[in-house]
Amino acid sequence: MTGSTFPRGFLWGFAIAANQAEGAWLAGGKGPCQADVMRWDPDIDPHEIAVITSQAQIEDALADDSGVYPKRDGIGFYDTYEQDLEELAGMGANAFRTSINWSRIFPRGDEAEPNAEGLAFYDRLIDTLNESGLTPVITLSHYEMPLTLITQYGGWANRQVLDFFNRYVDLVAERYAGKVGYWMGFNQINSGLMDPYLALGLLADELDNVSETKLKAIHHQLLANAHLVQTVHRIDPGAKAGSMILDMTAYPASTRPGDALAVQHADQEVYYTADVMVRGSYPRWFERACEKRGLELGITDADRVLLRENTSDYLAVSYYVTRVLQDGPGSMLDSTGWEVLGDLPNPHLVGTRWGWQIDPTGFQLALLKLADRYPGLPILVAENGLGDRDVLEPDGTVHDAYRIDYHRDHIAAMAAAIAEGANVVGYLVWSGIDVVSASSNERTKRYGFVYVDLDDEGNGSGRRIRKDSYGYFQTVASSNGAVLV
Ligand code: BGP
Repeated sequence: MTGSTFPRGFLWGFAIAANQAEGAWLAGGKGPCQADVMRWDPDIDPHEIAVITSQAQIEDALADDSGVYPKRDGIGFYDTYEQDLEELAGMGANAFRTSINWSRIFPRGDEAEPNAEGLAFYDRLIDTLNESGLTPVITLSHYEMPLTLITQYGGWANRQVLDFFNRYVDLVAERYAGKVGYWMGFNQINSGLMDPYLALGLLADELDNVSETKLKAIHHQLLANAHLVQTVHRIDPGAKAGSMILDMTAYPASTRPGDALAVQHADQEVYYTADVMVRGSYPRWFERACEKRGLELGITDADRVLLRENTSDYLAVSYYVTRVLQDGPGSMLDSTGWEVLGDLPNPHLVGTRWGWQIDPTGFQLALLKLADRYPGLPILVAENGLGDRDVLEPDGTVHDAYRIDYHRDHIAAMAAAIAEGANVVGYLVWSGIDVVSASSNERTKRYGFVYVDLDDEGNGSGRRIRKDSYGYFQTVASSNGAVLV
């Protein structure tokens, strides 16, 4: 097919996160963040997601000198970013998303003065991106809050944490004004519904009312997003500001009306954070659901004004899987973990080794739903990719035809959505180069077009090797999607 569907200036690139790539977890004055205490468990069930729920687990991890904590070393990107970016830019990409690790800038989170060495690193990184022709898409919170803000302040449930975050936002927005294309406040802001620790810095075992605390913490993040938008509009008007959601497009398990209603309710919950960021106010169903549960989120009149007056310039979205729902599973508002999703297998789809059901048509559907829900709003696909256990052959090659198929089908689905009117402005592949998995802390769950020769325990040469998919994406990106071989 021809790709005339893709507008000029369409962003083709990659997305990673500091905590999954940089390593150097205590270098240059950095403090620990919540990802740094996530332990690799060789026996993890691939369908499980690793979680932390108590202060004791954090203390144990910090004192543990025998466990493996892959995010502490990542892929060494802190030292290799120049070569890695050169290799990635070589695919004809024009955009790159990464995060600033908050704990590198404010190691405890509550300091008055930032850590100069941390800033110096991001000065170099952001300059290198610009020099390489890669538009920086910068996430400010991708599971990387200073650990002290969790253990001593109670995470995002505490309004003081919002003040600390706003201080960090003001600092970096000012410092990098004119150098960033897209500012992204939060990675998957709705994931806090299922992952209170990684997304919100909450320790579920220590909370009396997880539901209220979690929704309050998300409210604070929504305020932080509004503050980001306000700040960027003031000091960096050439850039776009907003945040990202995790798409969770669902199908009803049957034609039973109750199953369709379950999908409607799940959709409301998946999109409510986007509704607040894009439309500027909480949906009525949400206010009623809180009232019904007796939840008090502490939303003030001033909060409502801030949200109303500072709506996002764009919406970023990650897309990996679709779900199948039937009447019955509980509400995400009440959950403390991912198990609430109650997803069923889809007999029409094939899942990955980790049970993620591959569904390009679902991608088209997701983009069209967003286009309908937020007419005209620029949508940035901030993550899409296939995790698999790639094999490095003795002759030094990596044959990942399955990944080429995955991206070809998803890019075609995106092209179809664009042809139908969706205003998609970019496609960022998770992750361009192999990084550590967010959910399972494995290095061998690989998403890259560039292989990194390190295993889960950190053994290996660290060498970077082009997979077969490298050439494929090079053709697509350098032709602006005109050639989708
Ligand atoms: C998203 C996260 C990323 C990322 C990706 C793949 O939810 O924003 O950080 O890692 O999923 O997930 P995983 O690494 O768990 O396979």
